[in-house]
Amino acid sequence: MSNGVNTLLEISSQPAVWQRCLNDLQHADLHRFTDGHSPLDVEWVFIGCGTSYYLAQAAALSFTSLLNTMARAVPASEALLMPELVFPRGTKSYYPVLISRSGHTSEVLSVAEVLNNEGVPFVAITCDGRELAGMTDKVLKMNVKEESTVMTSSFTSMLLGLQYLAATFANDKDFIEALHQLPQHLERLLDTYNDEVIAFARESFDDIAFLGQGALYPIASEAALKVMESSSTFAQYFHTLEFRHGPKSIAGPSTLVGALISDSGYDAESAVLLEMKELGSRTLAVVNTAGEKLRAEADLVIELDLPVPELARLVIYVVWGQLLGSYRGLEKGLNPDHPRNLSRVVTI
Ligand code: F1P
Repeated sequence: MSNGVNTLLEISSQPAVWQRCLNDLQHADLHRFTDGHSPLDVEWVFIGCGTSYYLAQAAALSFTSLLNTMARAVPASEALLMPELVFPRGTKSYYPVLISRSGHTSEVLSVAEVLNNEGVPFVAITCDGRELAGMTDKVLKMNVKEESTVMTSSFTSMLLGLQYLAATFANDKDFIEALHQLPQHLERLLDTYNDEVIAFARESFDDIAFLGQGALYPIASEAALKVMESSSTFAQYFHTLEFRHGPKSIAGPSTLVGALISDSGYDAESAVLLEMKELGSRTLAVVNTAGEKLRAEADLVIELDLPVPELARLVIYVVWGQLLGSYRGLEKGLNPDHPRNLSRVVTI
C-alpha cells in the first residue's frame, strides 16, 4: 500500500464520519453528563495529551463561549505532577473531562485513577474506549474507527461532540443546527482546495509557524502538530499578534506562515500575515471571507464561506493543517501512516 493512504483516507472521510457522529449526538441523552450539577456552577477542567490536549483547549474555549462558564485545559501530565496548580482548591471543586482517542494513554489513565481514588466524578470522551471507558459512568464514545497514528477525524469528531454537549447545556438550537451543516461544507471545500494544498506542499520550508487567536489558537497548535508528526518538520504556533513580539525574526523566504484568521480579529490578524509576506515569507491564509488585499497577496488563500457562527467553524479550519502535514510528509519521502519515532498511543 502506498505511503500515507490510511491517513489521507481518514482526513477525506471526515464529512461522512461527522455526519454519523452528529446523528448519534442528536439521539443521545447528553444531559446525563452534568452529573446533576448546573453546568454553569462548576469549573470545567479539560484534560488530555498531545492532540487531545489541543482538543481540550478548544473544548474549554467552546464551553466558555457557549455557556459563559469557567473552563480551562491542562495536559494530563500537569494534573499528575503539579496537582496543586491544576486543582488549587482540591479536586472536588472541579468537574474534569478526560479526553483520549485510545482510552489507553498512561497519563490520562493515571489522572482517572487519582480522581476515582478521591471520589471525584468526571466525564470521559473517547473513540476506542478501552480502560478509560471502564473508569467512569459518564462516557461519551464517538463512533470513529481511526487506524492511523496521528489523530485527524478523532480530533474533529470529539471536538464536535464536546461543542454539541455545551450547546445542549446552553439550549442553543441554532448552534446545534450549524454543526449539522458542516459535513456538506467540508465535502465542498475538500473538492475545491485539496489539489491546491497538494501543490503548496511541494515547497520545502525550513521554518513553519501557524497563527491563531481565541479558539483558533488551539487549532493553530493542532495544525502545527500535524505538520510536525506527519512530515517531521518543526512547526510552531503562536497567538497571531504575538508573532510580532520576537518570533517574526524567523520570517523570510524559507519560512511558511499559516494564519487561521477569524472574523472578529480579521483586520489585525490579516495585517500580521501580510507583514510576514513583505518580509519574504510564504503565506497561507485560512479565512471565512477574504478581503481583496489578502486574496491578492497571500500565496494560498483557503476561503471557507461558511454560513455558521465562528465557533462552529473550528473543525473545518484544522483540516488544512491535517492535509498540509500529510502532503508535506509524502513530498519528503516519508510515510504519514507511520510517522518517525511515534506510536499510536503513549504508554509509560
Ligand atoms: C494522545 C496522543 C496523540 C498523538 C499520538 C500519541 O492519544 O498523544 O495526540 O497524536 O497518537 O497519542 P489519546 O490519549 O488521545 O489516545
